[in-house]
Amino acid sequence: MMTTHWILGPGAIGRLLAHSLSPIAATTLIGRRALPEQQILTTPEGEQRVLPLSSLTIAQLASSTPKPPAFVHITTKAMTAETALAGISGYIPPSTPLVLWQNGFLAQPRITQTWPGPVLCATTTDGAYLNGNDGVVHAGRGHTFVGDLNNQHGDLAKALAQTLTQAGLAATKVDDIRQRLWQKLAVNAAINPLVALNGVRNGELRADAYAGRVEAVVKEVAAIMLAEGIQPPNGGQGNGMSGEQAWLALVWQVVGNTANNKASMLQDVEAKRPTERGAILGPLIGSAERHGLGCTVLQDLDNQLAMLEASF
Ligand code: KPL
Repeated sequence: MMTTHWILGPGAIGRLLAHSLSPIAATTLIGRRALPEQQILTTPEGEQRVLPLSSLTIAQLASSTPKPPAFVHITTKAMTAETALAGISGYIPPSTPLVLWQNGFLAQPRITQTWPGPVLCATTTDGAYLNGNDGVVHAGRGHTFVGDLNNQHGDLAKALAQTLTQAGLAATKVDDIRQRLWQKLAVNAAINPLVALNGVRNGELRADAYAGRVEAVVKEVAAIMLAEGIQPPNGGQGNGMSGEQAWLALVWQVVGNTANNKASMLQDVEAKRPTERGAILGPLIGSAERHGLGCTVLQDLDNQLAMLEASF
């Protein structure tokens, strides 16, 4: 029997998920606006696939009786995840498993604490961007890791990872999703605020004008990661590098791999949308405060972003 997936938030990852899952699962995209039924996916190989995707607005949900979903994927930005969930929670059993796809570490602990059913978290390196109202481009194949913060739902995470892999989005169930979310957050904190505030692509951070600032952010982030017990991936494990050097090496590697990218936070600033600073810098600043660590560089970036957002 086909499982049913609701995808709340028809942004790039939401539409990539819907397109990928719909040949093997009953999939419904849910958002504030109606979407054209025919949606085009451009694959990383440049092939175009057109599929009819079922979508509902939140208002339509109230007057329809859809089949209860096996999974609700929340693919909104971090700061709107809780409001989006509140908008649909009256239409699903409280035991429904949720899958949180947000950046940072804001929505995940809060929703894990408050939602009665299982809450899985997913972090992905698949790259996607929207192409108009009816298109999504799968820019690069990556990998998705799925798990839950309390390691209580391993079987569910495994089943979801299998479904995603079957849908063409390679995925693995992991027991260390908290580590992985913080690792991504660490890299995002070193790249996103600086590129967003300076209006530059990721690769430009290597220029003398910015490199020292990247290092200053990483210095604070490395100390916070140590206090949180988060290792850099493949780093600090007998390779002769200090934690700070390993984090810096990782950041430069991501900057190099994504040199031509406009980071998500820069895209938000250009579109005059609120940024994910609260989900990326917020947990770092909160952790620094809890552990009595200095974070003036991070705090300064957060203040500058707050001022910028206030001017939109
Ligand atoms: O994840 C990213 C983002 O844009 O949010 C990075 C790694 C910075 C790539 O652009």
